[in-house]
Amino acid sequence: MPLDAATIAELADHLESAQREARPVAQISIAHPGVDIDDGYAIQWAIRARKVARGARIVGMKAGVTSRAKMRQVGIDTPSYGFLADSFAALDGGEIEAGSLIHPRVEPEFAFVLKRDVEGPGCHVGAVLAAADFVMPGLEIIDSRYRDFKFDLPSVVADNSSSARFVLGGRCRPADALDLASSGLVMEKNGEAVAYGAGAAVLGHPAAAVALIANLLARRGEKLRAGDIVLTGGVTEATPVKAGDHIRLRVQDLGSVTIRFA
Ligand code: OOG
Ligand code: MG
Repeated sequence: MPLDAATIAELADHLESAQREARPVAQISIAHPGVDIDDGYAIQWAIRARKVARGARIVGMKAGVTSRAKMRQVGIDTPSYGFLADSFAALDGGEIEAGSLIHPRVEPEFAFVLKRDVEGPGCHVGAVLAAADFVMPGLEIIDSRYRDFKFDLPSVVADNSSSARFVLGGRCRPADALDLASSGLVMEKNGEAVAYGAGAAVLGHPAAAVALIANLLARRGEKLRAGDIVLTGGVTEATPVKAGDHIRLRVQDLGSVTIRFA
């Protein structure tokens, strides 16, 4: 962990300001070539603390880069996590101001809601299914604060794994009532299908992404908590959107969720 505490605080301020002002910046590894993954998480947790100090509520977590399609798209093959704050939530059927974001992309995801804490190390799919209250379809709107959506792993982790907005909708179903690995989904943009996939694209089973987050959190003595929302990561590559676009995600047995960009 080569960065000192003052630099971590300074980079947290830098990245959070970029997010709040929807202003792209250079990936932090350019000015800080030695930045490592632990530094990245230290910066992410500093951003989280800044938001909490300002009154934000953390409502859950998201997994990043958990499918081959995502790995190919961003050139990173290590999954990561980020946090979800209450202010990131948008309503199903609602609208997101495209101008509040830099270069948004939308991802089709599964969302778990937990009824019990989920804790690593050694967390696995079975433990997640036992602790899950229900599953529902989710759209994640990512918006890297880095120019041209270009980053390496420490830089994207510091930037809260590009987290910007999320939308949950459709139907809530108990996770163990579905065969989530073979659950198919289609994402449509302006009425045209742009991405297809199935749950198995996410680490073999979407619950594996929840376990992965719990195991990563355990390294910091943290855990997932009862009531948390957990987005399991894009099943397919992310789709760029702009003002005027309408996105619909349909998931087998789970209904659909939509969002419009204004
Ligand atoms: C990193 C975040 C990826 C996902 O679902 O894979 C992510 C990025 O692609 O900007 O949220
Ligand atoms: Mg995502």
